[in-house]
Amino acid sequence: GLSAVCVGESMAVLVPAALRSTKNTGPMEDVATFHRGMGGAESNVARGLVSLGVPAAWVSRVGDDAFGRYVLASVAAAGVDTSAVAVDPVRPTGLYVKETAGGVTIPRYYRSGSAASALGPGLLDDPAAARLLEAADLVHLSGITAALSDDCLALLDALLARPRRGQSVVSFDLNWRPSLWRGRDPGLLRRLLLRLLDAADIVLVGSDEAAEVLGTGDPAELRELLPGPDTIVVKDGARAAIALCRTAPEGVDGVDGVVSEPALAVEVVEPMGAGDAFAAGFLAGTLRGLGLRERLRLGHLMAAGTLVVPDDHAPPPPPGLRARLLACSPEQWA
Ligand code: KDG
Repeated sequence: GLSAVCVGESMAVLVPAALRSTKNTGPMEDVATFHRGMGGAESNVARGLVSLGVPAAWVSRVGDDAFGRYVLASVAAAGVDTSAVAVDPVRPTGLYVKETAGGVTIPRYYRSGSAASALGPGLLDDPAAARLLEAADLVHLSGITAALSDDCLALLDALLARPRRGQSVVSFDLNWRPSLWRGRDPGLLRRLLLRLLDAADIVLVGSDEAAEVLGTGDPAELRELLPGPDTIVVKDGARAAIALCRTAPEGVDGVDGVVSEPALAVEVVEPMGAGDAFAAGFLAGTLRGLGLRERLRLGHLMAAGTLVVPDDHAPPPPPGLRARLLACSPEQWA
């Protein structure tokens, strides 16, 4: 079947233990007990893809330390190919702490100088990574990597510049993480992120984050700012997601196919990872050749699963239920 490669940093994560029973964990200073978990936008997507039956690899770098071994084992146990993950002899695995108050999470990162920040364009010459990239039908990247180091940014540029083989595509999730970009000039940052997004084939953004960093979250304006990608998906938080797709059969008279699909209403426990889950659903649907509406629905289904748990990833709904939800009428759906 069609396969994917996701490139980017993963970290150990510490989640306040009380988040399993309450949304208000109180000031972080008073949180004494944490659960260990793992996060990382691109490995979250890889896990999501595998859970939907799409073979996926995660390509990255971890430290030669306990968190690195844990992260690697956890991703591998999910069925993701980790054969091209390098172990850095010196730099540590990144870590982040979920600081959360009333349903809003602020990730507190301990990742500068991490093993993954030493990723760079040399990755393309690494035999294990090159083999996976060569075989991939989809390469998934995110804006987080651009913030990690100059070498990481150069790696993104190199991956986006690779000639596409046949039908293979590159997807790019904006994944705006303001705390990783502190002190950067907003105008330069906007141009940098627009350049990266425009070089991809499939772009995923949240309307809020796009408004904040790109200057607009409006789908039609984003389409104008980003003439390059075939498909742009704009997620409007809990409300809906819109896909604008040039080559979709839904397109009329050569105009973009535009489909909007409402999100599922769920009781949110902790939102981190929902965007990655959405990406996994949408991209799995893309590789399966589903229509735009089904691709958006699969995104929403996967996102809903992650919204209702404190972790950054969650198992998908069982296949039978998934198939029923994808096939139901608009009235039944939401
Ligand atoms: O999208 C969720 C990710 O943001 C989370 O798992 C951690 O990769 C991460 C990051 O850099 O914030």
